[in-house]
Amino acid sequence: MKKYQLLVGGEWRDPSSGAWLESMNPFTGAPWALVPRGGKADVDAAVAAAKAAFCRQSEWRRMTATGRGALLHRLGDLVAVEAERLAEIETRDNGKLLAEMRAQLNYIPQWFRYFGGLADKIEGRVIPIDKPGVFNFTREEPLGVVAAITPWNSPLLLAAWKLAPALAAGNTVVWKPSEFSSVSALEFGELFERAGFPPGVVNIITGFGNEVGEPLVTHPDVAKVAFTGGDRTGEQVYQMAARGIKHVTLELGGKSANIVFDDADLTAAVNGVVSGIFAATGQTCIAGSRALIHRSIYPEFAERLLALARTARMGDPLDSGTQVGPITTRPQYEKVLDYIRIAKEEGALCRMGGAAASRPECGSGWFVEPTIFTDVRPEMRIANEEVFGPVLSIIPFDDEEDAIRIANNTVYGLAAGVWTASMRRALMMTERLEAGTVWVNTYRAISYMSPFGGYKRSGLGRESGAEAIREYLQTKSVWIDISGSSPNPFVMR
Ligand code: TXE
Repeated sequence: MKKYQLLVGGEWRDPSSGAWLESMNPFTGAPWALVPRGGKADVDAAVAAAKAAFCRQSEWRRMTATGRGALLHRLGDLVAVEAERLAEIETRDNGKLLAEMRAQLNYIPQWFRYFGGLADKIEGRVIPIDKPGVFNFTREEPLGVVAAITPWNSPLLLAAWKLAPALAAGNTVVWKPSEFSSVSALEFGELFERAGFPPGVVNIITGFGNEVGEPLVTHPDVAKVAFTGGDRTGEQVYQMAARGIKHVTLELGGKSANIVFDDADLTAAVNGVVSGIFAATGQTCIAGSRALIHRSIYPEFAERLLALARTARMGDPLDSGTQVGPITTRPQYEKVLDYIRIAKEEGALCRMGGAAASRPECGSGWFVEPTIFTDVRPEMRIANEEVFGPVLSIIPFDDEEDAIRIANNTVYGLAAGVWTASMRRALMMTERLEAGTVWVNTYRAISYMSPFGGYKRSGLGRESGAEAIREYLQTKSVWIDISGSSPNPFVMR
């Protein structure tokens, strides 16, 4: 088994604990790599390296914005060359389909290129200030050391969403990947040096949330925390960061509604609902885990949905014919099965799946059968809590108001889908839905160009799109006297 090291100040080193964690392959259930078990001493060293790389005289700070952009472009090109290798590593580490990880890895370069392009377009403003004899302008400046904390479901994609704007804005980074899927991050680490980033601009510390994540979030020299993960952990991270008055962005998942009206193209809608929940084995923050179906088409829609979902092929995620892979982590596998049990106990009707998969093609992997519940009532936990697995609830609605009420009746607000042929209805729904992303007659589309983030408990701030770079900048207002006079010192100018 390959034994990895931590990246600190441009050097690979063993963890100070002298301990390594086994990274598990969710398809075989067996360890396949050894990942350093970092700790506070490693975090301190990484933050010190990132702080040194950010200091006024550093190579990074003296580089022009165009130079930074060129490095990001080069990084994007290197990722493109390494995409296939990195995609395979991600599949072995998190069990997601190779087809999905390959698509992500081939797309990731665009984040580095897009934000590389933005790096030298970060401009202040000259403000036509209301005070005579004064010139006022703004500067947009980087924050300092950014802590990027990422989850296991799309390890490199979600890291790129943070690293690309953070670096384009001129910050330095300490990146803590999930303890369940760190291998791709550690392989990615060498690309920073190859692209020409000065040592210490990006540092990588692997390990557990309490042993690495907490010392990182609470470190006094960390200026910003960019986090993707569960909402409970996000809440803790937010509280810890608040004590240090740090900048924070949070992306915390959801309970997204995929709403199908009776005028929709039903073939497309059935397809969209299936892709919303069973793609990536439901382990995406944008999973459309609640299908809201107009009552007049509910029976027909349910039958068509069940018929399509039953055809889903489970198996080895490296196999190109597989459509549903295993659950990434053992605790997550148990959590998904727990939710299925609770839904049954609360009286939801399990129309499909509802158990661990014992098909021969699933081997000893952590598989859960694609599961569909009907008769789901609003107060049930399955209707309110994020399962993060292949589990769909179907809920009928009577009219537009009813659909909006049910869709918005959640603490989350990450995404929603609307299926309708009516432009009026589509526009009205996009306005009324409390979600950071609304798709109409499509689902699960993302781009480096379009802002992504949550309303309500789904998070704070935006990733991707031009908005994202603002999350890594702070504004300085500069006042210059051009009057040459000496105003009354006892009165505010
Ligand atoms: O995530 P955690 P977990 C949801 C999903 C899942 C649940 C739990 O519902 O079932 O979260 O998953 C680090 N201080 N999502 O436990 O704990 C941790 O090491 C600082 C939604 O795997 O949120 C990892 O690097 N950091 C989601 C990262 O936080 C801490 C994606 C995320 O782990 C920490 C994944 C601490 N105290 C899960 N504790 C999405 N939004 O897409 C943990 N971490």
